Amino acid sequence: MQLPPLQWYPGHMARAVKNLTAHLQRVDVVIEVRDARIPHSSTHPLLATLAPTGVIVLNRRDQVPFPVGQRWSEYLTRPERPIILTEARQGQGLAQLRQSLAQVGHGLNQRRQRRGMLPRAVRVAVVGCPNVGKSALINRLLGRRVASSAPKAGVTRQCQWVRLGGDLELLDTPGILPPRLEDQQAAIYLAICDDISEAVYDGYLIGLALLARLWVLPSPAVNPQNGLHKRYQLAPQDHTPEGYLAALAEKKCGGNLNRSAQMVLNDFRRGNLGQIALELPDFH
Ligand SMILES: Nc1nc2c(ncn2[C@@H]2O[C@H](COP(=O)(O)OP(=O)(O)OP(=O)(O)O)[C@@H](O)[C@H]2O)c(=O)[nH]1
Ligand SMILES: [Mg+2]
Repeated sequence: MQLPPLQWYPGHMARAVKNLTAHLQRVDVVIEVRDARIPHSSTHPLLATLAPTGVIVLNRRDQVPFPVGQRWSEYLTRPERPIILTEARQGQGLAQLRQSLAQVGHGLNQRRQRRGMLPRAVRVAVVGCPNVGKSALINRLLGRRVASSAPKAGVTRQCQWVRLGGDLELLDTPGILPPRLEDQQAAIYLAICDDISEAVYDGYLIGLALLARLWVLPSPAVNPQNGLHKRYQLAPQDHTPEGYLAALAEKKCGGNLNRSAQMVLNDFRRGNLGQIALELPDFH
């Protein structure tokens, strides 16, 4: 399917990248938050050079089948880079994350003590693509709502330090994307997951891209108890993706294809179609 190129680089993002570069000089550890539904496409290519990652968090683990999260975790893990699966709204996986950060803090303060310096809080930057759950994660780590968090891309507009007790200082950062999204397949997945502003793409085409992906995903990526059939009482096997959107439009949206595409996108994003991993480590 041929889509017009997807790019999204608003002014606040360009400023954030500049700001982040300055902030990162005084950061001890970087948490790169990715979306567990698309751990590959939500990898920011700049971050590897901008900030040597300390921990990768695969957030939204509730939105993918459990075994898929585990497979990604095994696939991505390196001795120097733990992978932690989280659900930032409920706080699942956070004990493990806190433990990792406490370890960094311990090492840091041992080194400071050896040099005759007073202990200080460990400084942690939370970075990643828009809407992956960075602010929600910070709120959960702090146990109170200090960072605004909402279901659309581009909520956090500025880098903001917040302090947790005496042990931890967290930097909330705006979601960033590269100025040019070279990998357009990744851009489409980011759009499907609501990680790119709706203003810059055609909802029908992105909804169709979601269905096209669902049509080819192997069973471990999709939790079979749920899905389209259960949600809309319309069996996918009888249709092509285009045909399905048309049939759904007839059934539920007065024949309006844009509305049926938007309905499927909204239901996917809210988890109403069940747990769906759009990417698997060994399936492209
Ligand atoms: N289902 C689910 N939803 C989550 C999870 N974490 C965050 N969310 C929701 O996802 C939406 C985006 O979360 P934010 O914390 O605003 O994301 P962000 O990365 O700070 O976004 P920007 O500031 O726009 O870059 C919010 O509605 C959260 O409630 C999760 O683990 N599971
Ligand atoms: Mg945010």
